[in-house]
Amino acid sequence: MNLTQKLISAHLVSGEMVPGQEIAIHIDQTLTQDSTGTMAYLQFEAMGIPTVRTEKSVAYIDHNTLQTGFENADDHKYIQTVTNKHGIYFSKPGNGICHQVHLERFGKPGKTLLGSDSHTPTGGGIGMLAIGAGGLDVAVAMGGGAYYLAMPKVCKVNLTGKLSPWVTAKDVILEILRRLSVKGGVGKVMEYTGEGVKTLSVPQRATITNMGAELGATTSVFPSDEVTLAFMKAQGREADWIPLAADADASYDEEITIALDEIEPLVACPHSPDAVKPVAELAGMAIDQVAIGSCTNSSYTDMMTVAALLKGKTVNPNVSLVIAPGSKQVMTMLAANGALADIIASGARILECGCGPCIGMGQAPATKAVSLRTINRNFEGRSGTKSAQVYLVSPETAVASALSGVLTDPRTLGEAPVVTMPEHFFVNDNLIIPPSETPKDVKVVRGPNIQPFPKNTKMEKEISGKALIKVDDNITTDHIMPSNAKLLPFRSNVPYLADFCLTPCDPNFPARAKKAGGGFIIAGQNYGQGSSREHAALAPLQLGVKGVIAKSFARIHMANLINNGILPLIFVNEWDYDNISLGDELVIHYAQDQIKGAANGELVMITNLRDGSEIATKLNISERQKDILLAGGLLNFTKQANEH
Ligand code: MIC
Ligand code: SF4
Repeated sequence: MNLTQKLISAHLVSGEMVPGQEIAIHIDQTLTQDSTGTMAYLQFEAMGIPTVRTEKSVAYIDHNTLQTGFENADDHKYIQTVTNKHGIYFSKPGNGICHQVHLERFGKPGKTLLGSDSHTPTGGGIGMLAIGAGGLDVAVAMGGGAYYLAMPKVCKVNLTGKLSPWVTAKDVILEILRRLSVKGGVGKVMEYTGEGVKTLSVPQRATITNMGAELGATTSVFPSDEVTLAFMKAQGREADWIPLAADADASYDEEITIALDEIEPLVACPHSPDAVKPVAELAGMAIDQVAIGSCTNSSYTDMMTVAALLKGKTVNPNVSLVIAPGSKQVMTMLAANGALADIIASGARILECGCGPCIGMGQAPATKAVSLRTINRNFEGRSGTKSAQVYLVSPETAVASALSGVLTDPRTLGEAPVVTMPEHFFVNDNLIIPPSETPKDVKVVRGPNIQPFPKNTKMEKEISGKALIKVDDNITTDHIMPSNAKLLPFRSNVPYLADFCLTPCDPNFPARAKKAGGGFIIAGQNYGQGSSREHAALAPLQLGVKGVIAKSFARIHMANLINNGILPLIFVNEWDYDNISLGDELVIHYAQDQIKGAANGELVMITNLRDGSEIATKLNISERQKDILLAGGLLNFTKQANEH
């Protein structure tokens, strides 16, 4: 078996490990963050289970830490009290980014981790099967329910050789994105093997698995070896280590080879992580802002490299350099060894340990500004400034450019600094609050920003509505439900958020949808790529959207639509996309019967009343997903199941 198959078979609850077929796996650990967490905990509460049934569940506060009003603080209070009551560890704001802290303090090789954040696969860097999902799926897992997914194909990523000086793990994943595109990993696990693996440290591996999310992959995983052991030991968690690797004769569904020594510094150009070019090709481009941090590149070694390069230098006068170390552990160590002083002295602006600029919580660039970021996503508008041009680079390229004021290939800087992994990380978990020992006494605090979320109803016999909007390929969750400093505070208030749904594509969409009383979204390829945010399904639900008809869907978003009872219909003939116009009246006759048939591969026919034409669509759903859709979403389905 390959490593993925080993991890899955050790957790398999139902189904057969045949690619594409639905399987269910047991979940050992869960994580949430605040921007998806409030919804996940409201849903968990709705399930009425007193204590989580996982080995470990952790709630992080890392996204909404700007606190421009009471809203974020309300959410934090709610999450702190609700987790305290239900057996969940709480990581306070300031402790760091969920994926970074989880890797440091909680992750265990061989365990499954389900997180309400698309970058949960970061945990694959230490040999976890770590998957991102919608909040509701995570709530179910906290309640002890299995996680359902399509058995992925396994793509062997054979790493050969070793990285040249100044070339980083970020460049490795950018090279893979260049080759495979943002759709290249859909339905797959990227499993890293080969002699190159042992040359990569845990933080480097975690950068690669983190950004596997941008390939659309189900997850990415590295073996757990001596390098992993050294990392766990340095965290004082040696007892949590086990060795894991694929069998020598393991087979794979696909294979690619990455020669580490042939990679050069790369940059992803606006507005997609797969628009990758060599830095050398664009070198000399003037830049305005550099942001270093995010769950992709904010480890201790990343920050030590940054500090070494900044030491004794000054940031270019035309550049604003902002740096957010990934965790309190990292920040404390930088402070203790003097590296933080070098960073501050250079003129860099230090932010608290959290997501910050990555999710547009502050540090929005100026109009049309060029911003270099070490983050994982450069979708249009995500920085908070629609006209900004965001480029994704390694920390090395980021610093080289921040000093020169233009995009700079770090190889021009001479000898690369040598930064080694520490033998001991500084361990102090005083910002992690264990769950209460007397949960009955804990009162859950709900501020006025926490509004009821929309709930769907049983599927109607006939589904009809207008084509409310028609969008292109690769529409991201940042288009569907934008997140920035103005909107992120309202993640617990779906009615408010709904007025911004899909507005980057068409500002009139929410008003049109409301006026029409709901209808359909028409989309191209890979609809819903990016985040795990359920809000990208909840906001359309609030606006009455009954189905999305697309050429194809991203994995997590499709699951979120189904969980909320919205039909993810796929065009059988792509030309039908061209035949639908805005405002066309669409009808699915005998909807319930057609959906039942769809679980067996039958087509779902939609009639366009404008010209009477028939549009053939399909639903890639399992029997269980069919029942969820008929029930009007996972919550109704679970309720029904409990009633019987
Ligand atoms: C992101 O990077 O887009 C986020 C913000 O972390 C999201 C979660 C969210 O939308 O709250 C993700 O990656 O799932
Ligand atoms: Fe936070 Fe950015 Fe990572 Fe999302 S991608 S978890 S916003 S740091």
